[in-house]
Amino acid sequence: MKHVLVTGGAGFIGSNFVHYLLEHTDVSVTVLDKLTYAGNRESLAGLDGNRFRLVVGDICDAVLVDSLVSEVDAVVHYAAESHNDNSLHDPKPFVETNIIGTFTLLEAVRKHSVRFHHISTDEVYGDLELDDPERFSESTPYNPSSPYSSTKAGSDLLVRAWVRSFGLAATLSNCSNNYGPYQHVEKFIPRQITNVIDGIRPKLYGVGENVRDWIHADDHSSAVWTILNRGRVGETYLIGADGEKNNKDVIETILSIMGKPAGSFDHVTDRPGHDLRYAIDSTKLRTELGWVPEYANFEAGLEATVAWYRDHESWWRPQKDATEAKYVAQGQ
Ligand code: NAD
Ligand code: TDX
Repeated sequence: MKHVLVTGGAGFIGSNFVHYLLEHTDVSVTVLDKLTYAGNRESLAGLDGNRFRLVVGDICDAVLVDSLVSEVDAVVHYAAESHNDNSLHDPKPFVETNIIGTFTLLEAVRKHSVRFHHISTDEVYGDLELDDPERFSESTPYNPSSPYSSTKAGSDLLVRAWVRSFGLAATLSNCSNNYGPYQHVEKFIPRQITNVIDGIRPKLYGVGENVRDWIHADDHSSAVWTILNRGRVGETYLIGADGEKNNKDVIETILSIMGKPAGSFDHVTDRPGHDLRYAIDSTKLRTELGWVPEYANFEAGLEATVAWYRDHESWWRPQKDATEAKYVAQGQ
C-alpha cells in the first residue's frame, strides 16, 4: 500500500489517523475533507508536504471522489456528521453525508477496485442495561436510537451489501467513544475541560448514570491500521479498550485532575432518547489480529488530555463561545 485516501481527515479521529500514518508508516496520504464546522486544518498543521495533501471537498461530489479514488490503493472513510445532539435538531446533513456520501465513495471504489475500510460506531447496536452482563459483539443485532446512529447503521449496511453484491474488498470497524487531543468542544470530555478552564461549571445530562466505553484515539488508529493490513475482507471488527465509566464519574475525575471541588457541576436537561450504556467485546480483534491497546489507564490518558487542552487554547478557542451558547439555548 503506497497511497491512502482518508476522508474526514481534518476531524478528531481522522486527523489522529493521518498523524499515525505519517509517523508509523511509509504511505502517502491524501485527505478529502469538507471542512465543516467540525473540520480544522490546524489539526493537520506541519505535516510533511511530500507525503501529505489536503483536498477540501465533499464526499457527496461524485466527480471529485472518482478522481481522488482513482489515484490511491486504499480509502479509509472517517467523514461523517458525528454529533448526536446535532442530529436531534437537524438530521438532514446526517442523511446526506453519512448515507449519500458513503454511497458515493462505494461506487468509486467499486469502479476502481480499491480497498475500502469503513469507520463506524458501537452506537449502531443501540444500548445495554446497566446490569447487563453482555457486551456488544460482531453478532449483536443492529438497533440504533438516534438520527446519527441510524445513518451510521445505514452506511454500514450499504458497505456490507457492496461486499456481498459486488465483491468489494472492504472491512468495517465499530469503535466505542474516543477521547484525546483535537476533539471538538461540542463533545462531552472537551466541553467539560474547556468549561472548567473558562470558569463554567461542567454540565451533566440528566442523572449522569449513562455509561460510555472510553478508548484513546491513538488506540483507535492503531486498530484501524491493523485491520487495514491484516483484517479479513468482508469482516467487521469491534474496537474497544475495556474503558466503561459513567458520565458522573468522568466529570468528577476531570474536576479532581483540574483541582476543583467534587460536586461542582450542574445537572442539565437530558438528551432525548439518551442511550444508557455502551460496552464493547473486542475479543475478535485481539485474538484474530493480535491488537492490544496502549492506554490501559483512563485517568492517565485523561490527565494528558486535560494538559493538551490547557496548552492548545488557540486550537479550540474560536469554537468555544458559539458552541456553549448553542447548548445554553437548548437548556443543556
Ligand atoms: P468529527 O466530527 O470530529 O470529524 C468529522 C470530519 O468529517 C470533519 O473534519 C468534517 O469536516 C468532515 N466532513 C463532514 N461532512 C463531510 C462531507 N460531506 N465531505 C467531506 N468531509 C466531511 O468526527 P470524529 O469524532 O472524528 O468521527 C470520525 C468518524 O469516526 C465518524 O465516522 C464517526 O461516526 C466515527 N466514530 C467516532 C467516534 C467518537 O467517539 N468520536 C467513535 C466511533 C466512531
Ligand atoms: O455536555 C454534555 N454532558 C453530558 O452529560 C455532553 C456534550 C454529553 N453528555 C453525555 C451524553 C453521553 O452520554 O456524555 C456522553 C458522551 O456524549 P458525546 O460526547 O456527545 O458522545 P456520544 O453521544 O456517546 O457519541 C460519541 O461516541 C460515539 C461520538 O460523538 C460519536 O460520534 C461516536 O459514534
